[in-house]
Amino acid sequence: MKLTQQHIEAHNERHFAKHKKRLDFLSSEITEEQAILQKLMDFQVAIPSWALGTGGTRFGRFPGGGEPRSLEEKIEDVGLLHALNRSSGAISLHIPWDIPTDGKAIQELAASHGLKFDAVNSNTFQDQNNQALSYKFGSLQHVEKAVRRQAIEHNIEVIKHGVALGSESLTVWLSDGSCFPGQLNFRRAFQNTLESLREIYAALPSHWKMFVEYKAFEPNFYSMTVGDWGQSLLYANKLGEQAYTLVDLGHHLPNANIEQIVALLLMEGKLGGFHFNDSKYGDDDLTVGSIRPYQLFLIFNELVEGMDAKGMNHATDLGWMIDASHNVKDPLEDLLQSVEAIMVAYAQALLVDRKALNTAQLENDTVRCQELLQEAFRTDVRALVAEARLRADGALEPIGFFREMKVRGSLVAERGVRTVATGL
Ligand code: PSV
Ligand code: MN
Repeated sequence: MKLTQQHIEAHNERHFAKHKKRLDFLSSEITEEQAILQKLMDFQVAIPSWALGTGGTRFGRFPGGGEPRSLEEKIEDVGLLHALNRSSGAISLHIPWDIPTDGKAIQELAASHGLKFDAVNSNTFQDQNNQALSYKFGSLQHVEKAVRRQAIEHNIEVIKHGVALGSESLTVWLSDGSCFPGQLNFRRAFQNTLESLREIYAALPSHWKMFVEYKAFEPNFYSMTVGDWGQSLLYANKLGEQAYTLVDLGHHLPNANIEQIVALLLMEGKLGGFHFNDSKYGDDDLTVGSIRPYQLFLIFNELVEGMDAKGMNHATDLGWMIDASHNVKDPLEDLLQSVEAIMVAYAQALLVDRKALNTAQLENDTVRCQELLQEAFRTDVRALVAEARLRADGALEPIGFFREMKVRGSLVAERGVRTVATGL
């Protein structure tokens, strides 16, 4: 299903008067509106191919119908999102879930929807049919060289798929670790992993980045071999300048100060990418901004501050991606909500009066510091985000449009009720 520009324009006409009223009010409250709008229009968040269906559970999956059955249909779904919000201009593939049969045709299809290929992701956390050796006791950390070799070769294969599609980064998330004390020699696991990552790193094209993603626990529950940002940074520093740490918001122990982690990684030039989601307990994979919107804002506040301090381009110098999938919402509506939450937090962070904040910090004026941050956080910037969408030919109210046009109904009619997309 492809949406036409006429449909979107008709929708925008219907909603314009209300939008204008809200925007006029907001414009009178803020400065540098045009510059902020341009930044919002430039900012793109990649959609992972595994978020287009229900999932995110070890228990029952309850697909809602019309889920994409193939890579082509996943690209079409991201195309729909991008047509509506103009901020989802990239897709991130997971190999072997998404191996393209005809690379050229896939590239053309993506281009016809205005999409690029974001990071490619390897998968050594599951055994595939016909796989010679098992990852039950790890992959890149494994005590047997042959298993490590198989996992290395898989990652190199993933890079090749990425090169064919125009991706420019590889994300390595490992479930390696141990479930019981004594099961692993920590140093050996680290050294094996490092040695394996070095071989993968050596296969990267020179303009590529490698993202080393960490996770505190699950599926291993005693130790994870890339368990936190310190370990990830150790690997990234030892690997070289093309290697970076990737922060997934759901991969920390409770109450971790993620905004501080982000600030320091940026300072070290080692923050590579982001996986957005939200959680109340752990790796819950909930919709971005649904549980802790203030934390999301504080993270964006550090991102904007830290990137500006280094003269980085907000839109292109880090990899931005959603990593979430769950059971009870329409996945496309959910992704629209997630992207909106990201844009809102980013817009609020752009509103922070940095000069005043810096002065207040230097004067130890704690009250003023809090006032300045909360002034931005409590500004309703939704009209600004909508205006950026409008200027980029997107829809003023993406979820409203999705429902008015009965998009899910059309997808179910096209693809069937009992379709299940690949994912976790
Ligand atoms: C598992 O926790 C995970 O969500 C990681 O964050 C990866 O990025 C993703 O799955 C896909 O491999
Ligand atoms: Mn992730």
